[in-house]
Amino acid sequence: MAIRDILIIPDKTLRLISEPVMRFDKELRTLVDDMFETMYAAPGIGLAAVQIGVPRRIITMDLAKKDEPKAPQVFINAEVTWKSDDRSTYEEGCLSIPEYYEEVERPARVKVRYLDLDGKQHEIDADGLLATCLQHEIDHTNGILFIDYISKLKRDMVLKKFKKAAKRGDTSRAAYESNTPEHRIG
Ligand code: K1U
Ligand code: ZN
Repeated sequence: MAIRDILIIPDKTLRLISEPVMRFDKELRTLVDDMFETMYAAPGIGLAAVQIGVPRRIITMDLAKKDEPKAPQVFINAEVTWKSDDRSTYEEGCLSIPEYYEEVERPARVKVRYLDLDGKQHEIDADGLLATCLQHEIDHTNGILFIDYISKLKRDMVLKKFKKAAKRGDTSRAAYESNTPEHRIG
């Protein structure tokens, strides 16, 4: 297993539309193992393969709380098949946009169809953090980032900061880690 580098905006790979998984083989399991190791090390509660530079429709997730046992989940070729009209707001973060958090409003409930590691199809009815996280990760597989839902003013400020950092050569998440609880830009 290996911890892979997580891509940071404005890396163009993050805007690619990921390809569906067709083969449920050992190579897929190794990639998923690496994704979990990378996600837990970050730490994060979700990760899409494109965030480690592999534009394939693979999502890892673990929503267990600190005092609970690990609860790893894998969603392959996931798609939203139904969304509720009622909406909920959650302060989202993204491992590809370190140290930036903003409230995002999304459908409160979604049905998601996906395949497991054996290629078997499932459909789940998700609400709460699972619904939010699934939508965030499925967006990644479609080249969409949570900053696409915030105001243009805020998005432009975030992009400006990260473009400037990329010019300096700060393309790893470590460059953005801070010890302060202050998450906001501007
Ligand atoms: O996809 C990603 O970039 C991962 C992202 C998932 C996510 C977070 C919040 C709302 C929707 C989707 C993260 O994991 S950001 C880090 C994070 O939320 C967290 C990290 C450690 C403990 C608890 C939360
Ligand atoms: Zn993200």
